[in-house]
Amino acid sequence: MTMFLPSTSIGRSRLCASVHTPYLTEMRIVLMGYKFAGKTSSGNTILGREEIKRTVEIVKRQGEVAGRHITVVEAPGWSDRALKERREAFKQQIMLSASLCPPGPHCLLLVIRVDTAFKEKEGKILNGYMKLFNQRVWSHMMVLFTFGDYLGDTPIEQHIESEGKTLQWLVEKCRNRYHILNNMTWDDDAQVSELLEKVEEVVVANKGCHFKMGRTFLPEVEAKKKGEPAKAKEKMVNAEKQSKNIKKSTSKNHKITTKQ
Ligand SMILES: Nc1nc2c(ncn2[C@@H]2O[C@H](COP(=O)(O)OP(=O)(O)OP(=O)(O)O)[C@@H](O)[C@H]2O)c(=O)[nH]1
Ligand SMILES: [Mg+2]
Repeated sequence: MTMFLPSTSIGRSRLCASVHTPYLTEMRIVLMGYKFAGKTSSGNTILGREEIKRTVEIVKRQGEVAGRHITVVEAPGWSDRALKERREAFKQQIMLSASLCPPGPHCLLLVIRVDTAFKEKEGKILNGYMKLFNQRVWSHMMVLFTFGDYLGDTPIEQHIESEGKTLQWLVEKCRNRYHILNNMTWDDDAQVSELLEKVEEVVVANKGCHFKMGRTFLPEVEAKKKGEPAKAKEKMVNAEKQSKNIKKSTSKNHKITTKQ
């Protein structure tokens, strides 16, 4: 049986003994996961301000946190129904969210609630979404548990062990990287500093590289495989249009200028 040691100590002993952890002055983070997982609240906690409650589309926010310039992009929430229906527009939004922090996110945080079951069914849905990305994505992933207040004094490691195989599989896929937030105490700087240190360790593990989307997700490639070049071109034009619209609307409605 796998023993889950505190994430910080794993990261430090494995990474920092041989590689000096740089102090990153700029960090790009994508938050993704199920609907109501606590993505917006986690964004608020990371940026230290409780400014947004509900979100529907992609939200990009920026701010200064402990001397770092942080970009946080929230992807639209996942749902079983959306994945089943395979709505192209929805899929593209998920993927675009990763490309909204050019040249690419340092870390993708997979937001999971600790007060909700994460079993085989949830694992299958998650895997369906992860397949939208290339396999390299896993080396930039970290599980971000939310609803830390529900755990009380129970260590997160105990929760991972008791929840069962699927959650353990996920944590292992994320190279044993995880963190827990209590978004009810969003002004607790310590939980954010620790998270940012773990993100830094992800960057070190990737030799300073950010996640690159690659071109395999583009509709052009998908359609080429099916031998539909004309349709592919049409899809590409639509995807580019949508990308421009999303960028326009996020910068108009959601991009929040840093308060110093
Ligand atoms: N008790 C508790 N509630 C939380 C925590 N994080 C989020 N919530 C609550 O959970 C609900 C959903 O949180 P959101 O941050 O809107 O979740 P989301 O993933 O952004 O939701 P969508 O964007 O709609 O997919 C809200 O009522 C939050 O107040 C937490 O750590 N503890
Ligand atoms: Mg949200």
